[in-house]
Amino acid sequence: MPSALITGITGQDGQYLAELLHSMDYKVYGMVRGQRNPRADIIQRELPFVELVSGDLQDLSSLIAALEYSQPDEVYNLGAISFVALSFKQAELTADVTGLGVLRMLEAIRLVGGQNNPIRFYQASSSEMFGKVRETPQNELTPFYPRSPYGTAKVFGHHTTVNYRESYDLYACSGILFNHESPRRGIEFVTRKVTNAVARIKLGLQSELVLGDLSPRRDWGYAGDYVKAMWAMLQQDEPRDYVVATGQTHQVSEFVRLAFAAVGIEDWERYIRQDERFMRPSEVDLLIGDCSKAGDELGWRPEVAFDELVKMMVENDMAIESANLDR
Ligand code: NDP
Ligand code: GDR
Repeated sequence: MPSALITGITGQDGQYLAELLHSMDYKVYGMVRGQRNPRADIIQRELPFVELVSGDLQDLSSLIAALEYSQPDEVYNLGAISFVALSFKQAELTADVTGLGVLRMLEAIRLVGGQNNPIRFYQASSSEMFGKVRETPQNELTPFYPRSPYGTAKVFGHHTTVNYRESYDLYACSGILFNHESPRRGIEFVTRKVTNAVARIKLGLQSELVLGDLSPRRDWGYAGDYVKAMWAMLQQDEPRDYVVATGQTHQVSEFVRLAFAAVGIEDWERYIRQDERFMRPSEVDLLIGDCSKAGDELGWRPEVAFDELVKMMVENDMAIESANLDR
């Protein structure tokens, strides 16, 4: 039975990846931090097949202990401070967890795996590394120009992964994933914030939606599709890095318009208020990925289209908010 250790198990991607690996008969270990992490309870309830192990990306010896205990064939490093807006406010923490955390995990793998290291490593790199984009669409060779402490930390993690692959002959690779969303997306991210507010407005529980800049463009896909690419990257003969994206881009305002339309509201602009609070010191204006390498070498393609994704998320939030009303 193959086994995998997932950091960031309590996040959106960790949950989809755990389900995918379980469906392929993996033994799945999920690393959780803290002495009483409330989200660990959700994982135990909803994904009971996951065995939780304690560890923190800020603590090297805890990573060594987690690896020694779980003896994984594959490590998926999804743990991070992943919210770009927070990274501006807690830049040092972000550098430590999202950046140095990658180095610590690779060191732990090197120490535990020994000679002819059998552990395969996946790093969750990000389209935020392209930031102020140098070319469009962005591919694996596009130069990085990060625009936030999160982006700079991810660039460090990305280069560190390449460096450990080349220096120590590790099977280590990075997926450069563009934005991917789902009903499990955290409410702090714009898509879920919007779909939740749309449901609440439709049900009369909220009267307005306060947002930041509506003009940035993102290449949005479905998280359930993207975790399949993560797994595929660790099954190749050679470790390589891949862009994972849909190849389409949409403005934030278009996501908002479609979300309102999904509940039959066409005059969406009257519900929107913009506030400086949700603007960033520097913005990433345009992201659109070229995933042809992942298509050619991994056979990976996105399956859920943008409008289906918006509808899926709105329907999920309508169901949750309606159930809350009935209580
Ligand atoms: P989430 O924000 O949903 O999850 C982040 C996870 O990181 C949580 O499980 C959190 O655990 C964990 N974490 C935070 N701090 C630490 C720490 N010190 N030690 C260990 N774990 C920690 O992110 P997603 O699931 O959306 O993303 C997964 C990864 O992919 C992240 O690295 C993200 O940066 C990257 N990524 C995401 C994209 C997206 O569009 N979703 C696109 C490209 C990259 P806790 O419950 O303890 O807070
Ligand atoms: P992003 O996602 O920064 O792309 O990072 P987010 O959903 O936070 O922002 C997308 C765009 O929407 C604009 N925006 C707002 N964003 C939020 N969160 N809240 C608002 O009120 C709001 N109003 C406008 C933002 O300015 C931005 O332009 C995500 C994360 O998952 C990262 O971890 C990941 O690496 C990248 O996607 C790829």
